[in-house]
Amino acid sequence: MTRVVTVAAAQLGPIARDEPRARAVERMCAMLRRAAAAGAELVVFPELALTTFFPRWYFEDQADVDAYFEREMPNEAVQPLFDLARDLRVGFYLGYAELTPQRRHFNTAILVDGAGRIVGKYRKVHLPGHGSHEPWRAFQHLEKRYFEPGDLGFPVFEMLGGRLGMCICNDRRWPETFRVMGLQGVELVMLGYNTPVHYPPAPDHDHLQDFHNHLVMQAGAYQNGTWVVGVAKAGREEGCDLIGGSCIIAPTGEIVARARTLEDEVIVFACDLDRCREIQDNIFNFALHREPESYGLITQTKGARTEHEGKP
Ligand code: CDT
Repeated sequence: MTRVVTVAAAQLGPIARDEPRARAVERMCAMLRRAAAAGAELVVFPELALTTFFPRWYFEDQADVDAYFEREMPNEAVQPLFDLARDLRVGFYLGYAELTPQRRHFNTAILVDGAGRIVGKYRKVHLPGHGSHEPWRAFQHLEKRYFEPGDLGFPVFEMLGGRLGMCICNDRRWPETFRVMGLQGVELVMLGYNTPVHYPPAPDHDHLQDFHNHLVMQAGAYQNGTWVVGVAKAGREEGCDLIGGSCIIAPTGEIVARARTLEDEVIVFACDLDRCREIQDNIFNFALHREPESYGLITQTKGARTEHEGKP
């Protein structure tokens, strides 16, 4: 049985602050149709794909924050995307802000199958930015204020004959993200991102944003022998420039398809999941080559330990 899964990365251009969710869903439906016409069985949308990237503003009133969150999934605004995906028998990854019945706030992604069923959920673990208002910045990045860290780990789901994993934006910069999924034999990792070109704490690195984006995703793919599909919300959103560069990466770490614009754009590639074996059975054969007894610090400490106790 062939294990080729045709995957689309559906990059979104900017979403305005006053753009209703229904309009963002319409744009995603148009891309889902284009992807399905090109043979896609799975479509990956960005992080927080239903609204503008609201953590760029400081809101005093929690009600203004909660207005960007979804209390149910699907809900009325998103239902057309679920219906269309079911009609076209296409699965999808969708990022959104989740408000639970217990009033917990997460930056979440779901995996929906071709029958319109939610088969997987992931809540962003690595929350970047800061927790209080920092007016010196050109714009805020208040994910640490508006979300709590995800509590679901990095699960891997069986779908389309393969093992599929999810992460969200800043997670891609951390090798632990990919390795925890790699240790579950992941074969395709989906991730959405909103990455500003300007990084206020280190503006000298602004010109490296595209490079770092691809560097970490290509490394994650190669070091774990997995396909990676990274999808941007791109372009100038409410005066803030977001990088594009959505891409599909082979288990060898090579970019095989790449978006060229900063607008709504669909790219498609037929991903042979059996190609993961080229890496997972050889150079990164974990069972043969890993030495976990030497990796204790990874889970024993959060920050770097700089005192060299016990050093000979
Ligand atoms: N959305 C998100 O996680 N963005 C961050 C921006 C840099 S940290 C302020 C990222 O890692 O791309």
